Amino acid sequence: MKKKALITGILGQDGPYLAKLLLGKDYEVYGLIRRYANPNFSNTDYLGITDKINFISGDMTDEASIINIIKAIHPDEVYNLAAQSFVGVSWDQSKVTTEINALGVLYLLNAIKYFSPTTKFYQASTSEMFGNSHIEGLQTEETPFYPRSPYAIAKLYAYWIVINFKESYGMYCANGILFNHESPIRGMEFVTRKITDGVARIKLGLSKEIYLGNLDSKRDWGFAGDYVEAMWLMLQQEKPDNYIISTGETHSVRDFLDIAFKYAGIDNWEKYVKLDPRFRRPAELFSLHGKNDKAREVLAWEPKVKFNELVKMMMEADLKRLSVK
Ligand code: NAP
Ligand code: G4F
Repeated sequence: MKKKALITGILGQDGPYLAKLLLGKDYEVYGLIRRYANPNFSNTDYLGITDKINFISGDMTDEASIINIIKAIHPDEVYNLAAQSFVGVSWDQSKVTTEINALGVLYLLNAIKYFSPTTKFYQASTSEMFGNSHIEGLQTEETPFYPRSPYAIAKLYAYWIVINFKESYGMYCANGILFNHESPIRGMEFVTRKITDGVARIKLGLSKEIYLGNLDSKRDWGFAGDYVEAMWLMLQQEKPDNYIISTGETHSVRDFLDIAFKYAGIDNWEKYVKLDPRFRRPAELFSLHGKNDKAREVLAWEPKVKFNELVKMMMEADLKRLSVK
């Protein structure tokens, strides 16, 4: 019999990459989607998998819908990727961010505990939980957490409630502490995609400039396609655990701009980039740089796509998309 996986956040960035991976492993894939007047399947379309997914309607903030879905499917594995995932917005919409990112996880865990207790559970935890905390410039599984946004605080609740259900009820629950990961289907508001879309527009004469916030922030940017493999591996281990998933390299927003403009063949990028205080955060994370030794050793996982290749992949996709319009 085929294994059944439920993916929440199926229409976001990671959901489609994970669904594609699981379909390739012959899973039956269920995807939870919210009710929309006009749902947007562009990301699953991009990966050519829309008609292979069993979409099921529900909402992370509606406990009864979550219970009904778990009861109906009895999935072997649940990957909880749904979130209000944009850090910047979490200060303005802190309640809904908390409801989705923290309470939604509790609803899922309770539904599994009562109605499908052998289901394995993956939680999309985040390097944002570290804030500016580090050990000699790096974040490891042992680095103390110090969240700096309503988003990160809600995610920290989720991280601990996952551990608590594992320890209290013997459930199979794993946290992937993922550092930033990107792709051609990254949401447009995140800095990488904003840059590749913006540079492609400038290159094609569709726009004159890009408005950005803090260019000195540093992130450990990897490729989403590599990171979903780590999610799956975490649920194939004998015992559940928590793992950092990162590239082990850190780069600034400026570095990203350098490579993107270079790829487009545009010199002196500074004249196209305008600083706009609207895109600065009330509290910033200055540098994320993850040590991924545990994932390499235990999961035999390693990132494949390098930083330069990632920027080029995203630039190429945005140039292609905008050229055919
Ligand atoms: P994303 O593109 O923003 O996708 C999030 C998905 O969650 C969207 O499909 C969204 O649905 C869904 N969602 C939001 N609220 C919901 C609700 N109330 N009920 C049901 N679904 C809801 O995020 P991503 O980049 O794929 O990230 C996946 C997960 O990993 C998120 O939990 C994120 O916080 C976490 N994470 C991401 C990164 C990263 O760098 N990408 C790093 C660490 C952790 P709609 O399409 O309907 O809006
Ligand atoms: O692309 P970002 O918005 O990603 P951020 O805040 O690091 O969060 C992402 O990664 C987290 C993992 O560490 C996830 F948990 C989270 O869900 C999300 O996927 O911003 C990256 C950096 C920040 O320092 C920001 O201040 O870029 C800086 N930045 C500078 N100008 C900008 C802009 N960010 C955005 N979004 N827009 C700008 O104009």
